[in-house]
Amino acid sequence: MTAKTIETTPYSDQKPGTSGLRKRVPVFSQPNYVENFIQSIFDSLEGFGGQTLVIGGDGRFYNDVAIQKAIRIAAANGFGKVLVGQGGILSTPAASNIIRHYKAFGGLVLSASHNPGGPDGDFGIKYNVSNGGPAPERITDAVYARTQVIDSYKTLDTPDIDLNLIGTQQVGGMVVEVIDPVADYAALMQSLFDFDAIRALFVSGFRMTFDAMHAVTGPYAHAILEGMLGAPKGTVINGTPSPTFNNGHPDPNLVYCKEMHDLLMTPDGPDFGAASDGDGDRNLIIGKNRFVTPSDSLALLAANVHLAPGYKDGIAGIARSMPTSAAADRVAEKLGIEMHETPTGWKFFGNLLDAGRVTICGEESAGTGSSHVREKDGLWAVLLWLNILAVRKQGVDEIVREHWKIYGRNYYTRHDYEEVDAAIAGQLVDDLRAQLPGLPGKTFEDDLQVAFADDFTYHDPIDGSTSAKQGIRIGFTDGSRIVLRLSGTGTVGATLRLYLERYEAADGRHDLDTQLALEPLIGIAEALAGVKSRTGRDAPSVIT
Ligand code: G16
Repeated sequence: MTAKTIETTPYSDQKPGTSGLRKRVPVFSQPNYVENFIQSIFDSLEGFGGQTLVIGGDGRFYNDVAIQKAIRIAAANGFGKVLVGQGGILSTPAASNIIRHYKAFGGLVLSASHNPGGPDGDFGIKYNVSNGGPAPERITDAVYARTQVIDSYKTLDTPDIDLNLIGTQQVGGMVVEVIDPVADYAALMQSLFDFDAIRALFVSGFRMTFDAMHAVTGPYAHAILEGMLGAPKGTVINGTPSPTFNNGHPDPNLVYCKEMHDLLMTPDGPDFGAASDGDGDRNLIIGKNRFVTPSDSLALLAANVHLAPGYKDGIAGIARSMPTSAAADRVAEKLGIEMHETPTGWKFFGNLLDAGRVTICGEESAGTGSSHVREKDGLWAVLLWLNILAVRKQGVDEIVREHWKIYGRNYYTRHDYEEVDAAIAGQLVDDLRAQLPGLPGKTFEDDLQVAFADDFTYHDPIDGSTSAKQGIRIGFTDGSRIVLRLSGTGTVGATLRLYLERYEAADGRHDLDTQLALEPLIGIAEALAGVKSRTGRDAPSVIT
């Protein structure tokens, strides 16, 4: 069957953000919108003729439509094979694993992560390279440049393939293999963690609740937690993926998982609560009477990861995104291993992981992962926590407190101002940037002296590339920090993220309310940037 060439015209708004192209479904549904973007990806790559492409998504509305289009375009462009998850489902970390395991050329990950789905919700397309990780900026820049001049795409006139039928089908000269989305991922998890110890933990009466948020991790969590690890049925809640996430917001934070959080704070509640997001790469960890911030979770996992068989020989280094708290830095220092600070975006960890310079990575945005794949991995983090709990035979709260006793506590919060007027948000950031040269040496609130103030620039130590303007940092001599940046994942207006951090030493006060502990910094941030006054908001949209 010969490929058809269809004429098209460019869309001006196809610039990939922090994690691929994310837009509302009505935007993606415009004529040739998906086709233009996918063809632009393929036009920016070389050497994929006859190779394998992985396609998977989080099951959200429009997933099936986009997958059928992607398969036809891949066939018409000369890919030899497509591996696609049954029902079009592959969690983002599972897709990364499939790319690596089957030595695919790359993959299309169809998701808008934690953003709501549905006919008026969000959709997204991200390209991952052969290491299983998101394409680096040099590729996403090339894709965007191509979208601006594209005048045709290639496709085939073929019927839809049956995404529910495991096995191979033919599309033109290309083979499409529909695979079990869970099996390879579950085997990988079993190779990393002490499943016998976790099974024994459940046998001992340990109670857990895992909220799959009607999103992609449901089938994975049912199979691994309730199937392989013997957790009682009902441990996994909201475990059937729904195209609209049951009209919910699949973001595992204290706003959207409030019910579970409140349950964990009651005497009769479970011992452990966890959740993952739309595409399965984020995680939320709550112990009895203890929410663990993602930044603390990264530090705790790094300090204890040697308790899991897959990491028994220790770790090479840790990387965190710049806005993530410095809690993990203290662990790296104690272990005498490398520590790296990268811009926001999992793609920046890829080179460090490939080079073996780091083993564990994490972000304040509820993402933690390791060298086992090249994406953050929600269930991996949950299983590592379970492995640690099983071996240490202590509760989450006790483990967290012991950690603070050794390393000190980094009080940390993020204030998000969503759907802000983009022009106001941009101006606000520019104005703060203009103040930076005058800030070092200045003292606020009697004792908070500015040590440095800059707009973060990252120099990749592996490929020498430079990424500038990655967020404004104001650091104080006591280790406190204020960070302000514009989100790269929102789909409406601009989202301003204000990150606040204060360090309390090992023998310090570790029981303060987080927002109260950070009040002085919140006040300084408002005085310098004026987020509330200039956006007309009296409070953040979300506090995490
Ligand atoms: C994506 C990226 C993360 C990033 C997060 C928030 O996560 O993969 O690296 O930290 O967005 O980015 P921003 O602050 O620019 O909105 P996900 O889970 O949305 O794919």
